[in-house]
Amino acid sequence: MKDDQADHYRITTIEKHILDQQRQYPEATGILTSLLYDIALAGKVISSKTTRAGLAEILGRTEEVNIQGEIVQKLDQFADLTIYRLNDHTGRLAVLASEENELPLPIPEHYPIGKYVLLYDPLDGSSNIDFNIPIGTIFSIYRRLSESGPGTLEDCLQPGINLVAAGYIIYGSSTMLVYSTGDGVHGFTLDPSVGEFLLSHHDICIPHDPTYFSVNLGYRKYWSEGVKRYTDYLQGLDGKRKALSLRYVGSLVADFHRNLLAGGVFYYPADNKDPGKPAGKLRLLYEAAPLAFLAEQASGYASDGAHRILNIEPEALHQRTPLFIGNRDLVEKAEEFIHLYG
Ligand code: P6P
Repeated sequence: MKDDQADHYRITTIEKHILDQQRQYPEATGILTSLLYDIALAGKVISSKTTRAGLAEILGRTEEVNIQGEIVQKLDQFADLTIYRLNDHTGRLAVLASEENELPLPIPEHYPIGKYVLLYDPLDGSSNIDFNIPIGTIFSIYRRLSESGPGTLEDCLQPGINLVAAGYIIYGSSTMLVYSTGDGVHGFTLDPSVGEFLLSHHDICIPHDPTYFSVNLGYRKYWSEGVKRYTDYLQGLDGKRKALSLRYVGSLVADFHRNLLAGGVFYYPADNKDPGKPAGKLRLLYEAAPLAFLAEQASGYASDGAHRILNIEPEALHQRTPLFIGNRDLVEKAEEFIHLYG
């Protein structure tokens, strides 16, 4: 077979990859496969808007404020509705929940109800839209806990250890979908010329030797002593390790993606900037937990500074948490400094 023919047969679409993974589980019904494919389709639709956000009327802000108290960007709204509308009728889901909506999103009465639960942040980092900085969709998939009927809030409030699948779509210089069903982490790059996500990063593992650390140093004065000492350690200031390079985009998916591929640690620690606010900015259910699932599948780890993220039992849909995520040894070092110095 000539090389170009061989190349042709080496192209793996996301559908082929998901089906190949499904074949390893004879009891699989194919519903999860179809659900992942629905999410990939939503990613293509959202990508088509993000690459033109500067040109279309879709750039800019609505007058609305979401449950997080954040101004809703028009692209946020578009992404949120796109994911819901591509999933509300398929019969694969019992309930959905989105960062943009205070309560879980029910399946409309005239549609069939399925066995999975989809939690998602439709467009994380959306405040960066106007500055042409990469943004992303993050998703978590659980099996429902309730026996039948409409899905419930309790179906959404599950710890990350129950995750069936998780991933993100990053809308940057290219659009990539990165996901795991518990069998490694795999990355697919969208080829806009054919409208297909093609396998580009098979079985991603965080490099053992890290390159970066990612944190908003502007908040240093609000951190605990342990976090300050940990940051000095990462910068090599205590002579205990070589200095890591600081890279901080201010877009969680972009910062996580770079550290996943190059090795490093991202952290958004608790701070005392506003003592009245809960510890941490990032949301547990649709930001920290799905990325923690991916990190551990890629030989990394994620913690809130004291506890494994995947073990945290959620109490509220939009619950926030401090997050340290990336190379296992760097995250465990954060836990050590916080344990020693608070
Ligand atoms: P700060 C974006 O608004 C976001 O939720 C994450 O994507 C990002 O990691 C974080 O907030 C940035 O927050 O306070 O450093 O601007």
